[in-house]
Amino acid sequence: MDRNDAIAASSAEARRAFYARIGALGMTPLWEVLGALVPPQPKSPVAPALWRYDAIREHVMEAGALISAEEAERRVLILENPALRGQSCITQSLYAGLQLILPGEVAPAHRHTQSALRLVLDGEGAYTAVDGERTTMRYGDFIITPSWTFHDHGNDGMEPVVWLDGLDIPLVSFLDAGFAEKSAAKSQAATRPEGDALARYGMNMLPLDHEQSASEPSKVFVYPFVRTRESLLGISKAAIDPHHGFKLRFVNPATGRSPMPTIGTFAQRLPKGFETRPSRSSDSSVHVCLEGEGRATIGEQSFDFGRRDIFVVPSWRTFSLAAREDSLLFSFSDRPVQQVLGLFREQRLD
Ligand code: GTQ
Repeated sequence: MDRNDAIAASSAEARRAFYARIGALGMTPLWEVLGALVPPQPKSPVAPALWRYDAIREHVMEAGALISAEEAERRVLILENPALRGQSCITQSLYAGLQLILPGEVAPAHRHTQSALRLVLDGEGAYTAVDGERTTMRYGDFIITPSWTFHDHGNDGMEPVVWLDGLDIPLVSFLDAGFAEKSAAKSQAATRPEGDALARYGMNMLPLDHEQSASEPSKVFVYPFVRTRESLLGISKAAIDPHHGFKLRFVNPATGRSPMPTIGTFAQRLPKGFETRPSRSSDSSVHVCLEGEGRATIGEQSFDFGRRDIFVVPSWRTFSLAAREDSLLFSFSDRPVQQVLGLFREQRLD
C-alpha cells in the first residue's frame, strides 16, 4: 500500500466510523446520495409496459365468479407497473385498474379524497352516479368522480361491464391526505335527471352565478365519446402536429383547467399510416387505444397495441407512436400537478 492508498483507506475507515456515529443520531451524509436525490434528469423507476385487453379480459371476468361487487366494494384488478410490484400503482403518482360490474350488481356509494376517472371499455348497461346524478356508461366515455364526491356504480343491463379506473391514490398516499367514508344509502337517490350537468355546464354556457377557483373540479362529470370523436375528427382538416398528431386535452369548461386538479386527460387521433416524431415529457402517462391499432416506441422498447389495450410511458422516456389504422387514444397523467408546481417539462425531438 503506498502513501496515498493508506490515506484513502484510513479516510474511508474514518468516514464509515463517522457515518455510524451520526447514524445513531438519526443523520446521514448528503454527499453519499446527492446524485440520486438531485439527478440531472428524471430517472423514473417506472417500466414501460402494455396490457393486452384480449389477454386479461377472461381473468377480469373470472373475478366476477369469485366475489360480488358488493362484498368487494369495488371489484377491480389493479394494473401494477412491472417495476413497482406490490405497490398498487401504474406510475409513481397514479393508480390504474379494471373494474367489473355484472348485471344487477351495485358497487355501493362512498366517497374519498382521491380523485377518480373511468374510461368505459367493455359492455353496455352500467351507470355511475356522481353527486346525485346518474350517467349511462358507453364505450369510450370518460367519466370523473372528483375528490370527496359520493359515487356508486350499478349495472341495470344484460351484460358484464368493464371500465378502466385511473386514480391519484399514490399521490394522495404520498401526501398522507387520504380520507374516505361510506354512504348510509347503497345507491344514491337521484337529485338531478341524467344529462343535467352536461346541459348546464358543458354546452359553452354556465349558470348565471357560477364561479369556480382554478383548483375546483369540473361540474361536467361525463365527457361522452361521441363528442370526443367529433372534436378529433373536426380538427383533422387542419394541420397535424408532427409530435402528437391531432391531440386535445379535456378541460373543466368553467376554468379551462384540467377536469380534476390532480389528473390531466387527453384524447388523440392518428390517421392511418401516421408516425409521430419522438418526444419526452416529465409526466409518466397511461394510454388507452379506443380505436385502430399501431405501435408505441418507448425508449428502446416497442409495443404493438390494438383496441382496448393499455400502456404506460415513464417520465422523460423518448416516446413515439405509429398508427397502422386510423387510431384514437385516450391518455392521462399527473401533468396538471407538475404544471401548477412549475415542474412540467416537455421536449420535442428530431
Ligand atoms: O370506484 O370508487 O379502482 O374507490 C379504486 C378505488 C375504484 C371506486 C378503484 C376506488 C374505486
